[in-house]
Amino acid sequence: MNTAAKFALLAGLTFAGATFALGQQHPQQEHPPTSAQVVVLDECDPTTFNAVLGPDFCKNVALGEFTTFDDLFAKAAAGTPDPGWDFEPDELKIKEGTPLSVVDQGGEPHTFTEVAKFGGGFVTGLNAPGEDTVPECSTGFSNLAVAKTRILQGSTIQIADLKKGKHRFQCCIHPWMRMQVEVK
Ligand SMILES: [Cu+2]
Repeated sequence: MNTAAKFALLAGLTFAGATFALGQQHPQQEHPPTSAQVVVLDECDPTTFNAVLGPDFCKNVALGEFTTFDDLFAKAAAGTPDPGWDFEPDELKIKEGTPLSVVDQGGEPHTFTEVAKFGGGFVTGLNAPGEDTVPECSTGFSNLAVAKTRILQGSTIQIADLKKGKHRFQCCIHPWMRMQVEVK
């Protein structure tokens, strides 16, 4: 090998080495904002719920702890709704830009609907005594705006771009499922 070829080879190696070192020193890592998670829970009893609402409406995998269809309505009508139907946590503080990730780990569908003021849902039999349906839940799933906030069991919805301030979310079916998100 002549001197020129040696020099070219050496330059090439040096260049490759420099590139490698540069790549190590300046990794191009993206840091997407971490999402804040909300878990949706319920204890629907597959036997009694599906007898009324059809097969596969309730697909609960929780063992025991089930609430029957009639009991759920009875408790709501008495003003003591079943606490097993819940959004967790009840309050969340996030920084602006952080997406909310809402996962339905219960056995039936729910909605995660932003409301100006907490109130009743569209299934009047599940509302607290004297509580009216809030406008954001009115007419149920025939209202596209309500249908868009539905979360099926086992699925997750993402909510991005929440503006600074307080946001209230409730389920339009089981209106005692409520939470507040404060965006800083
Ligand atoms: Cu619900």
